[in-house]
Amino acid sequence: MTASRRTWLRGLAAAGAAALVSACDRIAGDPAVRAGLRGAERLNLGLHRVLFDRRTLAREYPDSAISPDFRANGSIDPADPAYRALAAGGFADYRLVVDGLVERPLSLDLAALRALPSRSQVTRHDCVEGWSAIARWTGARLAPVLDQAGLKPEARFLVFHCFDTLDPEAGEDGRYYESIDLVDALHPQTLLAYEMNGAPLSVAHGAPVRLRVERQLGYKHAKYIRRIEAVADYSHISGGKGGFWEDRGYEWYAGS
Ligand SMILES: Nc1nc2c(c(=O)[nH]1)N[C@H]1C(S)=C(S)[C@@H](COP(=O)(O)O)O[C@H]1N2
Ligand SMILES: [Mo]
Repeated sequence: MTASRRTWLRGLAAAGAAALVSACDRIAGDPAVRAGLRGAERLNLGLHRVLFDRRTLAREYPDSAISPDFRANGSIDPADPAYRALAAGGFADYRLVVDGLVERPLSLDLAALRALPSRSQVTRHDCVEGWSAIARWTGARLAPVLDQAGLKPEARFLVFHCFDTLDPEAGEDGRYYESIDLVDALHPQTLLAYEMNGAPLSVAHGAPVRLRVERQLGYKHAKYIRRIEAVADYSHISGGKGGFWEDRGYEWYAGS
């Protein structure tokens, strides 16, 4: 069994324990259970759903379904000086840092990222603002990157720190960031995408690297990734809710 698979199973076990607690709460209020009917079977079904549904693949589409016009949203042209300098140099000096609760911190340039195990997938992006679009995304699978870094046992979430400031009035807290748990991190469709529709990612869509986490809504798909930090908990980061939009009221878990 690979390290990432072990970590994934650990994440699933944690998700399972949480599911068990909430399933128990639900079941306690279920009239059928109060009547003493088939409680164990219902409990198993609830647990089974939570444990296995999150591992299934998001739907993939044929190339013919690719949207001719995939709109860009949120930051589309970051003004942050560090980002501008990298973009001006064609991202030759870009390094993706992977650190925090890892055994071997990484600093990957784009060539190193492109040399890692990759995947290409045509998926639908759903923004909470009420629009969807389909594109082909190609990138390094996140799981092998994490294998290379070696997650420490205390690591439970990954925080994606971005280059862009979406709310300049909020100072440092206006910087975009996101976080996901290890179930999503190790999902086979979770990518550090560097191509969209067969071309290098444009600035509008998150150049040079953005997250694709296909079971989640649009705002979880962090663009302009600067650093991936493995953490035990994210409450000390920025507004403490695990993401730029989460700090402003959106749900942390935006999965389907
Ligand atoms: N760094 C960063 N990532 C981000 C955003 C952003 O403003 N900054 N917007 C989010 C939202 S709400 C959506 S819908 C998608 C938009 O991705 P797109 O520009 O490729 O359509 O990126 C997400 N990731
Ligand atoms: Mo969005």
